[in-house]
Amino acid sequence: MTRVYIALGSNIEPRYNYLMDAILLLGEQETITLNKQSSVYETKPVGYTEQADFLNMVIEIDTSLSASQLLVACQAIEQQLGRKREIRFGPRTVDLDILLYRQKQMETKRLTIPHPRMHERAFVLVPLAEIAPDLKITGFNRTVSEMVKDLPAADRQGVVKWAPTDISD
Ligand code: GSY
Repeated sequence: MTRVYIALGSNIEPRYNYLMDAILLLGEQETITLNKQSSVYETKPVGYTEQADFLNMVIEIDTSLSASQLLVACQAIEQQLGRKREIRFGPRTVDLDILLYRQKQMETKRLTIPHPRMHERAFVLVPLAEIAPDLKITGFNRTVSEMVKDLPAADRQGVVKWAPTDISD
């Protein structure tokens, strides 16, 4: 079994349902055991900023799948939950990004591990620090919680813990 961290994001309603459905679908697979999930955070869009705020979170799983097989499984769940790749970096029902696969480093046409932008994204580092504060990202000599402290204050302030207010949200 391999320890893996996956980031989830959604900015099309019902955002929270998309995140929870994706976790259920991952956890249903015999090859995946869900260990931990972070809180849900509401986050300001990064990159293409003319879009709605996201809900983001990170989960820790153990899996017997290879990194490439796990990518296929994540993409199948994105498809099942209605993800359409219309605008690059644009709105999405649900996005599943493999962040870390044990200490593995790999780069193929379809998958780069560690995720190439995770170390600079507050919407990834803040939830990751909640469930794995002492983890070190392969290639970096600092823990995730140290990396959060080093983020610009404005980036950290754009990531706020969120909870559903009613059952239909
Ligand atoms: O790669 C993730 C998609 N994405 C996000 C996201 O999940 N959250 C925030 N806050 N901004 C984002 N920009 C992109 S692209």
